[in-house]
Amino acid sequence: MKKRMRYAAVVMLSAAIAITGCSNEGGQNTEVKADLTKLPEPGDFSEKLTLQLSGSITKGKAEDGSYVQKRLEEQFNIQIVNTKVDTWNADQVNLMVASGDLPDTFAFTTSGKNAQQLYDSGLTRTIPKEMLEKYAPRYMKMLSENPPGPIMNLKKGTDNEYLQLIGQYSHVDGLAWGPTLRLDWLENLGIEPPGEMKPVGPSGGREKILFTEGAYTIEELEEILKAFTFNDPDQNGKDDTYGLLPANNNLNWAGTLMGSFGIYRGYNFVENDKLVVTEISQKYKEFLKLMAKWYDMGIIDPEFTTLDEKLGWEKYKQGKVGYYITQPAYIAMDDWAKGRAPQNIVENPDSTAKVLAMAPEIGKDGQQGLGAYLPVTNLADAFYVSKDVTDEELARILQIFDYINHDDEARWTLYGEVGVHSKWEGEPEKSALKVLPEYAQEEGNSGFWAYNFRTYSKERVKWFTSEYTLKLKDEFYAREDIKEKMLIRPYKWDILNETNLPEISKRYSGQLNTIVDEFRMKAIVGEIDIDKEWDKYVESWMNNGGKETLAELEKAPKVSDLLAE
Ligand SMILES: [Ca+2]
Repeated sequence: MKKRMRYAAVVMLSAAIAITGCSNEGGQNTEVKADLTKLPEPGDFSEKLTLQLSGSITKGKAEDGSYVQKRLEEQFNIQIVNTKVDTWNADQVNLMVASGDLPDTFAFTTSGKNAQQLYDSGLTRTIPKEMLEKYAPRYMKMLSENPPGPIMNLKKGTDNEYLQLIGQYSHVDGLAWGPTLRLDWLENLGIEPPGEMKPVGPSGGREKILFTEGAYTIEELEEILKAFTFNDPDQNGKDDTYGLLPANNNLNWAGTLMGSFGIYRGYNFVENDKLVVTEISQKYKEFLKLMAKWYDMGIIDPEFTTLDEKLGWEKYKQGKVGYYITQPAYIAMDDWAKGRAPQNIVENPDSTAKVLAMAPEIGKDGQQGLGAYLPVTNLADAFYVSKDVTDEELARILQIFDYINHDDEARWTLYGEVGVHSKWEGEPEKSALKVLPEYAQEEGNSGFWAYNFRTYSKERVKWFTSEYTLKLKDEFYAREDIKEKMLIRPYKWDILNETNLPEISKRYSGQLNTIVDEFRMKAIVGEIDIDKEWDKYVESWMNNGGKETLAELEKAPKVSDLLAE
């Protein structure tokens, strides 16, 4: 089988060179044009093709002759060769890359190589824009609706050849996190909620989680955290609660607190006419000073230096912490979020705890928000076509890709037929789909997800998101005016791969992160005087690769320009 494919590839190669030019030679372009007149029209599948396919979910568990495989083979007149490799396993992927024996399509979850490197290593081919327009029109429409999608991932020096296809990440649209407070504690202390409240859902614990679009100012929040620490908010007569519990392994806990200063970790902006990254900015310094003040006041749980995010959830569950950050799906109590704070406090049916989710706290300049999950646009990930794939094979592959990933009629490639292979979790068409236990969720006997890419339109997000999460996002977290007002984006970003930032980051990010993490920890717990040590800290950051990072970042385009494309 394999041999026959290789032979076919060799035979086709001369033709391919004539058609596309020798695509891997030299960077200077090339004026490549696929000769579309020699290829079948869209929908013409008269020639039977053999394709070795894989996708984002491929873990080598696809069984030959699965439901999805058979249907796709019939619909597109193809014979599918399944990829029996775990593409989530770094060792297996590296072995496959080193051998050069790659499936015709792949989207490795684990891979040390980016699009340019895979292409330069002779492992992938480019994908002509003309072919995408003809054979994957839905994909191209999606790109054009998500600027700067059409100019991302172009081969250097060309405007009509893509190094990879990209995924639509509608599932990360909007504010990924928002703050919550213990509502029963607020009530015990006689503190008014900041706006009108309604429950997230009618039952299952959701009735004990309320949501309001209102927000406290950062000064009001400080007073609340103080009362949560010193005024026995749980009324057990013991001094056993804290306002805020940070985590020692990431900055999720600080998302909207930093947002009230208008900043987000890892992003950049202009301050005093100079391009700065968040971590050396005056605004960040002010944020650190506030956290140091709160620590000094005693409203931050000092145990946080030894607790990562997961251990923090445990401590929250014991009822010792009043403020916690949440994703919409957590408070909607989606299955996968079980055990996570703050929903874990109401999971027990006997729990009398109540949680109030609210809009991000408001900073002193009226700033309110959170960094966008993806810096520029909701496009991410990579889907590749192997070097040996001919134009004729590519034409077929693109039609399959466009259908299974961008035509909602192809829902059966992920969930089969509703009523046969899967069922609605709640209300039909309004809740998530659940695959029935006799069928494999992915690959296996069903073949679900076996050839699909990790790309989700807004419609497709509904297939795996609970109705309560969708409602929260529609009504607040991903509402257009909320996104407009509250999403923080960097000033510049190298989304078109025009700078040397990946190389610089590889060289310096380790030591820069160490400098930043150490300073933040010491600053918050009062081990250092932030004002006194600040200049030395910035200087150290600059001298350890920061200068190079900023100089390269200057060359990147402005995000506002990219979004206006
Ligand atoms: Ca107490």
